[in-house]
Amino acid sequence: MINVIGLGYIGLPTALMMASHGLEVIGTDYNEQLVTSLKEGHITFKEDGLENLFHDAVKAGITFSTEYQATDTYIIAVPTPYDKFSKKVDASYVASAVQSVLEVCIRGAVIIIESTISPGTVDKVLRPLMEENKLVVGQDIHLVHAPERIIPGNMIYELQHNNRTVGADSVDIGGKVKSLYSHFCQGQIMVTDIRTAEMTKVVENTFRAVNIAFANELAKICRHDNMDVYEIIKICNLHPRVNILQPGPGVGGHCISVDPWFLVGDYPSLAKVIDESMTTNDGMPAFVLNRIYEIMKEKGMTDTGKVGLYGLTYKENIDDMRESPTLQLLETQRHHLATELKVYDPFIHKDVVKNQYHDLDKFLSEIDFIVIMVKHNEIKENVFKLEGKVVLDCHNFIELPEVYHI
Ligand code: SAJ
Repeated sequence: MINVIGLGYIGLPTALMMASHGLEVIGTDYNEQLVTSLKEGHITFKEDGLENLFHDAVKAGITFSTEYQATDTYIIAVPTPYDKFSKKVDASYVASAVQSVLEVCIRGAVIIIESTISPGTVDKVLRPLMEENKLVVGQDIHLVHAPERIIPGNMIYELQHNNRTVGADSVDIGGKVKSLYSHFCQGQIMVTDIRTAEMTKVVENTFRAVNIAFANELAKICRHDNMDVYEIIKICNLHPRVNILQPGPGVGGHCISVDPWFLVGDYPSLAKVIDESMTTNDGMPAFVLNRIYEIMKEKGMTDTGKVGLYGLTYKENIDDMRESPTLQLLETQRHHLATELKVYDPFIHKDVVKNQYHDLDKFLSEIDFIVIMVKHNEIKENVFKLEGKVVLDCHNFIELPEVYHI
């Protein structure tokens, strides 16, 4: 039986996928409310195909609990935030989940860490924990790092089709975990050592962060001298070895905006490009705010209360607000002490910020200037409603005769 610890964005789909592919699974989370709602048949976030997968898994016998189970296989998928000052990974949730596992697991159990951890975390945090518990790694207990790679918005598909990495101390255990994932993963599963697995995960997200930062920097350069960054990127990308990403209002989510900082925190004198890239991405919401003021000035507008931000999530067509650029922009604006901007997002039904609307038409009726922070399909489908408004499209995806860009 597999006990999946942490039933959030990664743990839940993984547990459901395993259960629906014939494995015996119990999902554990310390959040009682979450466990109760799963037991009642309600999932806590939206994702294409998740509902169906949930039904399949329930039919196949998955159960949920707040208790850690006595078994021989664990998957840990708890959050790994970073410390904003030291920039280092905060592995305390992982450590405490592993400690709780040790209190119930059977001898020889395999503990698979799926949470993203910075290179060296297993050596620095988890191996000493085993020693403290008087356990010999490789005999009494086996540690494995099998980082997840699924992208919010296409999680279920990617869970089955992405290639995976399994980092283990021995070929034996690596092979055992590989066959476990092979139940549902149709991609290639690379078995390597733990340190390498830790590093590959962070490097993958860092690669994307640096490339987005490059696009954002180009946007700033082009804005400075009134050049069309989108046309430039489009043409450059016709070169066979150039593939520039898209500039945007900032980088959100709990991965690309977080993981690269681990390398800056651990290698401050070496990770220079990464440090600069992260600073560039983090500066984008403030850049957009300045752009809003610039356009307001050009249009003779003075009331920020007539400006609305479209989108609160960190990217399109999902309901995840973690590290959202819109929330960062609002935080920056708060320091300017201006009338607060209006906000609307079709995916966010609870009130999370001031001046938040839950109806597109009402939102639009109270603003003269709309800032497209997130490219949800909804706004593209309702683009005709934007006629007569000042539009700042931070993603270059709206087609209107007159649109401002970042
Ligand atoms: N973004 C841009 N410009 C782009 C692409 C993205 O500004 O050209 C922004 C998005 O709007 C968003 C942020 O970057 O705010 C991140 O979005 P994303 O779609 O690039 O990635 P995430 O954070 O949703 O998921 C990433 C993925 N990593 C990589 O593609 C290398 C995913 O595969 C990982 O599993 C996930 O991080 C994770 O959990 O680590």
